[in-house]
Amino acid sequence: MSPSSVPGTAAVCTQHEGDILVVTIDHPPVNALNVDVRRGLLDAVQQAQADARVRAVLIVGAGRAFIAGADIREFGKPPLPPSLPEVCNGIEACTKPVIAAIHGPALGGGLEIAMSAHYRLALGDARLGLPEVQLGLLPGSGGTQRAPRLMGLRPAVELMLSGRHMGAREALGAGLIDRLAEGSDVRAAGLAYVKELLSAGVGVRRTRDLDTLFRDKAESLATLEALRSETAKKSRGLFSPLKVIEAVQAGLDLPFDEALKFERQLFLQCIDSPQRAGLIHAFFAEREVVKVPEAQAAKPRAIASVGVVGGGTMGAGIAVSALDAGLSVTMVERDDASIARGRANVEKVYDGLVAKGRMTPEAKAAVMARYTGSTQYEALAPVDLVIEAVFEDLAVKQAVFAELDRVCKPGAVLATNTSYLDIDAIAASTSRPQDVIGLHFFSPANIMKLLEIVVPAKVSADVVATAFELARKLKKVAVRAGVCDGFIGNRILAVYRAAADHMMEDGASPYEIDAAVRDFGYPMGPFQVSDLAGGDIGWATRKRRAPTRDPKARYVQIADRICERGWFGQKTGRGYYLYPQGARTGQPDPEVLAIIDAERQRAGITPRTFTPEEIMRRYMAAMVNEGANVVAQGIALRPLDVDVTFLYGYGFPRHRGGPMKYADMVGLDKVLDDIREFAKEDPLFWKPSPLLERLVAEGKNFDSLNRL
Ligand code: 3H9
Repeated sequence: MSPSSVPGTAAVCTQHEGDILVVTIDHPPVNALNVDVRRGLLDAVQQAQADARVRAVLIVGAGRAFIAGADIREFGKPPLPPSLPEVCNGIEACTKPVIAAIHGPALGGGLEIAMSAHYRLALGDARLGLPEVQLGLLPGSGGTQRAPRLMGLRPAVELMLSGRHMGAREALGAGLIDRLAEGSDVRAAGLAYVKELLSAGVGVRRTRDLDTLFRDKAESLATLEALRSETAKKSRGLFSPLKVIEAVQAGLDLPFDEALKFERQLFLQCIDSPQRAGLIHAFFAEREVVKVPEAQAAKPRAIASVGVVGGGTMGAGIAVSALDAGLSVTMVERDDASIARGRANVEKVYDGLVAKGRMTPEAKAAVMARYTGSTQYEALAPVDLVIEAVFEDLAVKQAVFAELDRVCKPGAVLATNTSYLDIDAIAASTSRPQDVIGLHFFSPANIMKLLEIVVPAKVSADVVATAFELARKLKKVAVRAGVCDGFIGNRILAVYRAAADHMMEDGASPYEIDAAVRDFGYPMGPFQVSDLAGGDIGWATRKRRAPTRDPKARYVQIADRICERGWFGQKTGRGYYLYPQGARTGQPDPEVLAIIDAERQRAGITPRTFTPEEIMRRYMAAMVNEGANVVAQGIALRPLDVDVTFLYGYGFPRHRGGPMKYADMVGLDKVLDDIREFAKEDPLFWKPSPLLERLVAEGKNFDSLNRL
């Protein structure tokens, strides 16, 4: 029998297979539940209900997913009927058995559809989850009511709070599915299961009627209470996790339909929250950021082997990252002692995993078999791509690149991990600048997700495409950056870090500034970060920049006074904070406060107080203003590239979407007003970005520049 399309939608089609109606969702790429899919599903169930020939309904997804969830692009727009809760309730109410056969992702609203069906089968590749909290939402189509009934209260709440995906086998054990099927043909597996159910004469089995939750209501309430206090501590100001618990609690207190209404109200509150806007921006931004002109225009070169020059912390981290991605790695160091240290730095990472039981010694040996150390540049002759991670000095790096030029095969990609230096000048030390690119990893390189791909003037498009492909293999989030001092991230950091130093000299303590920044949502404040990274690193950069610094620009010397004492942070036991006996969390240091006071006196400054709100206004205004300059100069392609850089490399709180999205939400006119206000004290530092001024004049926001 030929498939008959449901009127009004091509996204869902129905087909009679004997007495079974097969309902196929076909809405590429991931069958998101947009209005057409919702309408199509509801129509199909109504069609099955009305057609006497139909004894059961099978729902499957075409392509690579069952359903990835509600269509995230529709959030924030006027809702179009039918709503997803209506569709789920319609499926559950059907008087003929409805079976969901799941392959690939069944997430959010997708799993809610499956939980509304009467029976569920999954293939081995299925991934089930309720990841709504990651978007600032809660499962809003009955998920908070049906998941606890199927899985039990604690596992369901934990699934919703973590947002993690569950494999099919685990889902079977958890009671989320009834059957795990072999093979890759979801339609065939689903049909076989439906036929089996029909011949066994089973009827509908509605999740809403399961009494799991009410067998011991007092215990369920106590579990929820415990989860509530854990979540309040852990989720630090996030809105939706506590709403998940509230919705689940409603299921204990109210009849099912009332609880659904309450869940819907809470869902709409989440939809209206700025956190939802920030998190959904982050979701799309991290997918858009890799869409760069070169990667779309050119094909990447093949990369199977990687060379790393330098076996220090950074080089070893890069080597581990490449080994973890299944690549073979050749590390080069200048002498035997250094290469032994390089190898030890790599092994240390895997030894840590073995010690924690997260890796077997055999698996470690298998990974290390792909690692080779050498003191000869010639060892790099066969590799497809080399990453240089030596001392941050232009002459040193140019010498390394001259060697690479000598030994590497034609077509090998030559990358530098510099975080500040002029990559055009590095490329000029070779005869093949078209192959030279920047790959700026963040420390620890095997952990941090951000990779700035820095594009010098002469590099060819396929090398840029190769860098993006490598990032994908290494599971990094890649951002395209132009060449300038500090690229996107460190260039902007230098400016807002200076704003923090100005506030410190003007009267805010580093501890007050760190606390305000943490309250905003960062895991750490800037002075804690400096203590963690090592104060000597920033000190070296300041010394390097000293000759080119504008003598009229304000320069706060407090950090230099601290470094001169050898107080570089955690590694020396003190920096801005004290770390007695190797403590990881610092304590405020009265001697640091005395140094700051002395510096204020030397600079002739009478200290004043700062509220946390003013601290953040200044901190963010500095960040956003320099972010606008970076976009205007083409260092970042779009504002969203700045956002992704800060989300993945600098601990910017994800629920605020990134600095540029945050500025859009605050209002660019307000940010500009702040900058103009601050400029009255220091017009050289607070120069409004011309791009920011133009956008405000035109009544536009940064988001208007996000489409290339
Ligand atoms: C929800 O369901 C709320 C309900 O409880 C209540 C409602 C009332 N919508 O990631 P990929 C796009 S909230 C729209 O690159 P992968 C994505 O942007 C939702 N678009 O592929 C990309 O587009 P483009 C809960 C979506 O294989 C393309 O699909 N669900 C959606 O690496 C491919 O995506 C989630 O949070 C969507 N829901 O990963 C799941 N999902 O090609 C969100 C994806 O233009 N999705 N797109 O760049 C995911 O986690 C991953 O996309 C998935 C596939 C694992 C499915």
